[in-house]
Amino acid sequence: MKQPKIGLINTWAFLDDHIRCILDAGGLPVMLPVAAGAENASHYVDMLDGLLIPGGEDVTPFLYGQEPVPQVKLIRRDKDDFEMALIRAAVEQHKPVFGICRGQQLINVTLGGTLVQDVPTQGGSISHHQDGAIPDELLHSVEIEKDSHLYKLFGKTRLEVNTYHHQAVKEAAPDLRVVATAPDGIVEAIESKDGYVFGVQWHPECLCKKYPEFLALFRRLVELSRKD
Ligand SMILES: [Mn+2]
Repeated sequence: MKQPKIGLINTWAFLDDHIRCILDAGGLPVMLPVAAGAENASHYVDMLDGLLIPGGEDVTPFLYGQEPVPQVKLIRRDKDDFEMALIRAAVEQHKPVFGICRGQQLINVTLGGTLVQDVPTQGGSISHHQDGAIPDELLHSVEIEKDSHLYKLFGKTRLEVNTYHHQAVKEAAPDLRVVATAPDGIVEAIESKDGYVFGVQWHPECLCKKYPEFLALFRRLVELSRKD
């Protein structure tokens, strides 16, 4: 069967895990150069069937109308601009977009939503953890909305996930909906009505080896990429 082409940037960490998950789900990973710039993003999307926006640096707070708080230290505006242009082009072309961690946050900002700049000081009351490496263990639970695409994927309303983030989605963009939250109310998954745009706050790419059920998220991206 033809492998749909799934584009992603050369992410900061666990690139091999992202590539492995896309391949295991039946897709063909295609690397996209950030240095090509936002002006070329739509030409790349023309060549792709789907898009994966991985984890990474904080999203620049100016992009959602806020001044950065002291806990925001790592930003890369060139990456923000390139990936936002990729997301816009993919949405325009009705190609699926899956965001992980920063990816979910950036999708939300691109479509008009806002972020919690620093979870520990702005509302998080359980550990969302950001020390050392991204864990491949399950560290908190999430509650999934029963009428969501995410629920259809996992078939349950409670999921245990790993966690490695200090930012999160605050107000969902107008075309997106919060479909999973942690026990302290922190947003853990979003999706569009038709399910073509979706994101999770945890890191499924680091869980697939030990907990294969998380490959379902990558399978969903690849399956949606086959249509059209
Ligand atoms: Mn979390």
